[in-house]
Amino acid sequence: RSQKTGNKKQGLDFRLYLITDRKIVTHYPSLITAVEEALKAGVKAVQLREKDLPTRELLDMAYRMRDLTTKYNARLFINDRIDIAMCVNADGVHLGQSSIPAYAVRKAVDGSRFFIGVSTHNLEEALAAEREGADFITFGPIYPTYSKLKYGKPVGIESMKIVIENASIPIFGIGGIKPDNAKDVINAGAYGIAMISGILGENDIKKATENYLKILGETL
Ligand code: TZP
Repeated sequence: RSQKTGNKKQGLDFRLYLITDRKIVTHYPSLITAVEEALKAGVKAVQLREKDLPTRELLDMAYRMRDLTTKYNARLFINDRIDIAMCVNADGVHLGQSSIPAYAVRKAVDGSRFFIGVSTHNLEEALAAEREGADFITFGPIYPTYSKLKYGKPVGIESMKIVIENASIPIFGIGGIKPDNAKDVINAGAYGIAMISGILGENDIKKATENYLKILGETL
């Protein structure tokens, strides 16, 4: 069973989900210029995930990302910080396992316009996220990632398939996704792919982005 057409909620109109980590941008002068390059190439969803930034710096970065994503008609998600997501009028929030749970965010926001993504690492977390009102989940790390300690042991594509069989919200595979394995993740039935280094760590972000979009286009 494939999830390609499984976007329950109208408006989840992206299958390539770019997540930020300013520390891995090395070939571009700043995170902003790197993200703009990806947006120019057609990325339609960005999650601002700069966990170590103090609140005011994060807010400033969020405003800049909001301007940029609006310019390119792309969605903006803020990792974990519902307060910052509200302040900058983001399209949604992306919650972790120790964030405010999805049901609590649901109760507080206008649900028809605000998206909730949740990071999950096993079937139990995935089903709980769905039950609690997530619009979509990321599942992984599927493959080894550049920061093994931070994201835990790879869960593999087979465990993602089990989640896909059991959940009805869109699932984005995440973790170690690169051009040579992106197709496998989609062919396993994922709705989309999410990544950091596969785009932001590249020396040609435009080329890398176009490549993923081409792979996604071919599997539509
Ligand atoms: N959650 C699970 S793996 C991961 C996150 C945020 C990191 C993904 O980074 P990359 O560079 O795409 O492997």
